[in-house]
This record gives sequence, structure tokens and C-alpha cells, in this order.
Amino acid sequence: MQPLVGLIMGSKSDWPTMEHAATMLEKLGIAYEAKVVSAHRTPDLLFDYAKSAESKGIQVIIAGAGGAAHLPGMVASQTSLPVLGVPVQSRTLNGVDSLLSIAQMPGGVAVGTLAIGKAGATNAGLLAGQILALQSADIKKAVDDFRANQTQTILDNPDPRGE
Ligand code: RP5
Repeated sequence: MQPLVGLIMGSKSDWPTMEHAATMLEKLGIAYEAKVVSAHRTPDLLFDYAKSAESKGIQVIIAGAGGAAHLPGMVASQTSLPVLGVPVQSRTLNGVDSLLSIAQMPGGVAVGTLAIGKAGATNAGLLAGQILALQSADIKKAVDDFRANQTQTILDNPDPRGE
């Protein structure tokens, strides 16, 4: 299947966070490609990836990075595809550095910034699905089903202590 989402991250060490975006995309039945692309260690690859993504059929890019997290912003500078940035929780500053690096874009180049860590990665996958759902009835149904199941599961299990 043609990947619709490009799931990129600055390092292999980001995968334990970014796999939650992958899990959501899989739940929604959305084809994606996953790749390490580093703003600082592989800058030429970053430019090539961002410039060629649209012509390859990618429609949304999810970019996760930690620390001096320049990947989402630099990718957004090279493509008009929507870029969703996931701040990875860093060891030294708990991801506040990543969050501010990704969120504080100058006006005129947009990155949609998600929460730090697992929740942000999960929601990046979900938000990518919601963007793609504008053009796909199948993906819209998958998003709506996911949300309805989530609601029903909570309503069916109101006791916080378990069964
Ligand atoms: C960033 O530096 C990556 O996105 C990662 O979150 C962080 C640390 O990378 P490693 O030193 O673990 O490869 O570029």
C-alpha cells in the first residue's frame, strides 16, 4: 500500500515514543513509512526527504524529536504538507526543551505541536487520521469507530478499581 503518512524521528532512541503513533496509524488502517531522519546528523537526508515526500504520495508528516528538536520545523520549511511535531521526553529536561523547540515556530511556517511523549505520539497518529479522513470515507469511519469504542469502554467500566 502507498504510504500516506511519513513517520520520521531524529534517532532510533525516539522509537519507544514514536511507536505509539505507528500503533494508532495501524489501528486506523493507514499505511505509513517509518524512518530515522536527523536534523543535525543527516541534514542532507532531511532536505531530500521533505522535498520529495509530496511527490511520493505522502500526505501528512509526523516528526518526533527530542532536546534541540529542530526536525519538525526544518521539515516544515521544505514542504507545504501538514507537519505534526511530537516532542520526545528528553533525559535532562524531561521534554520541555523538545516542546519549546517544536512549538515556538516563527509566524509563516507552521508545525502542529502535540503533547510531550506517548500521548503526543498517539495523538499525532490520530490527528493524521483526522486530516486524511477529510478525503477518505474509510479512514473517517475508522476514526469515528475508534472514538466510539473508546467512549463505550469507559462507560462500560466505571469502577476505577477494576472489575
Ligand atoms: C534528537 O536527539 C533525537 O530526536 C533524540 O530525541 C535526541 C537524542 O538522540 P540520541 O543521542 O539518543 O541518538 O536528535
